[in-house]
Amino acid sequence: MTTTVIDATTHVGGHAGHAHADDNYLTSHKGFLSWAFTLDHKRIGLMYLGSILFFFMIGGLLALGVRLELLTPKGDVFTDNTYNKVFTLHGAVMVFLFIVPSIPASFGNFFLPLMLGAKDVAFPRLNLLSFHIYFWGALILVYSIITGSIDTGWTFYTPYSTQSSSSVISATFGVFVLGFSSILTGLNFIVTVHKMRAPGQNWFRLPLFIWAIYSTSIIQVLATPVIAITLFLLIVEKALGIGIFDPTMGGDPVLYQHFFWFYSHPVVYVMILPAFGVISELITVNSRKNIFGYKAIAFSSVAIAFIGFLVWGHHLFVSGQSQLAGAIFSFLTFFVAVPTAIKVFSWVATMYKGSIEFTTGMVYALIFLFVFSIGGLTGLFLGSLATDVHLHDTYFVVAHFHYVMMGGVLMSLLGALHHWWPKMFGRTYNHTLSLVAAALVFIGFNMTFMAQFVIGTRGMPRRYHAYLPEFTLGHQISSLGSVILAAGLFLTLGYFIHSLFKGAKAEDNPWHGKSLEWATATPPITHNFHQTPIVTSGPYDFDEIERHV
Ligand code: HEM
Ligand SMILES: [Cu+2]
Repeated sequence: MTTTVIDATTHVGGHAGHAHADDNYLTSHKGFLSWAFTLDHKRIGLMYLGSILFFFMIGGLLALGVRLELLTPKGDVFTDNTYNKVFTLHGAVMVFLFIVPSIPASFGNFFLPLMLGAKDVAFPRLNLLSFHIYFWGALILVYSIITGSIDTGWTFYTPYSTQSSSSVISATFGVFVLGFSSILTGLNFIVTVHKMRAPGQNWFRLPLFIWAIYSTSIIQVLATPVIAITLFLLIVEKALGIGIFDPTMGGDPVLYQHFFWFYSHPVVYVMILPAFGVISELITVNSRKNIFGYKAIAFSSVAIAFIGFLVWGHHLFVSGQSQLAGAIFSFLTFFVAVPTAIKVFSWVATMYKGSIEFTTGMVYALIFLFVFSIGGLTGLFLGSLATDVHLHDTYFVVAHFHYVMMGGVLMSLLGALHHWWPKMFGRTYNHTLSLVAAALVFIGFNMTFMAQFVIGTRGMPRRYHAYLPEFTLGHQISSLGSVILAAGLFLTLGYFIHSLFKGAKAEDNPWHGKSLEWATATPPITHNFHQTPIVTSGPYDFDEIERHV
């Protein structure tokens, strides 16, 4: 009698899986409509996964366009205007269509109910609606991209966005629509965690991924309405000529920045908290050790969610806000470091004397620790008033947020993909190729963005399509790095597609995890578990499992 894991499910999942080999969620219903109108959280999770990866590819190709332009100091590929549009589209697609929904919508949807021992999320129809809203919001955004010219940057700062072309209205309307998807998904997850936990699964027996998704959902519900209203006001201003942000009409452009960052700083934690959750799972399972400081990690997610609401003004240091406000925001910004450091120390302590297995998931967790630490520490230079005045709007900022956003989210997304792929699709992938790809991603990523820190501190401004010759070498290293990074990602796409069709059959629990998703069949059956599992201990009690195996 080990376990979290309920002997009940171990048997149910395992045996039932073999008995009805065809009765899994992928094959139980067929045809386009069975996917488009499914209420199964796993299928919805996969549809999100497909969508975000698709948009990641679009955003990535645009990024390669940017890097191509910056290969030489002269503007030779795009005109200045086209360049503005290309990086705006890159930013908007990456932020609103890829990073924000990425892990919560795909892996959150797929694994939250499985980890809770539940049949589905609390409101399956609302879940389907959220996906459809995401889909339509994305279409509107893409439509405005194709038909018009948005050259404002993804932040749509006023007064420029008020005066620039009218397709800003359709683009921000697209983001407005996307916001509803985010809010509804957050609500759904909060209720699911409160109401759908398996018998015996109290709050401190929840996998840490669930704590992360839970804290994320709270931010989504509280912060997203603010951006929705902000963009709505922008649309009102543009469409009806009512002065809200545009000073020529009596409005206040800094007000826009306050509104924008009151949402957009907390939302960086919508991106990063789920990534933290994934890393907690990857590190415990692959170290075969119970996580160090479970409660500290769980509560630090909630603390980060809370502090995240207090620091937005660090984006306005050079906007003309009062010096006192700047000093207070700077002071508060440093507090985020405390709960973040708690997590990092707990992960390192978990690995200490662990029996580490270098699965591809674990390799990505280690890459995450490396790049995220660089991203977080460079945030301190931006959070300090004096240094930020020098670094603001230079490539240092670009490097910083790519290290945290792309380094934090993409690395853990890749880790999550490699960790949960066998469970999701019932097939394995090529281990050697996956390690080669991870190496390419690591080298390419660091080459791309490390070089940007250097040219940034030397004064290379962001968003310029032509630059002084002394920055040429830095940009060329960066562009070469982005090609290596892209090669690693395409290799990953290649072996995953191969796995879908030709991969060997995966075991139910290839990494010997103890949380509930590993206790059901591979791929899971439509209703997840034949009988509701009963939880009798924590999700990471590996000593027990080792003794029994
Ligand atoms: C947790 C993950 C984080 C993410 C996803 C993130 C994301 C971002 C983004 C997107 C920007 C650029 C905004 C723009 O376009 O102007 C930015 C800038 C900034 N970040 Fe972070 N960040 C994170 C962590 C931190 C930390 C830990 C700190 C400080 C301790 C920090 C301090 C700043 C500051 C002060 C700026 C403004 C810099 C400027 O414009 O001059 N960030 N961050
Ligand atoms: Cu911020």
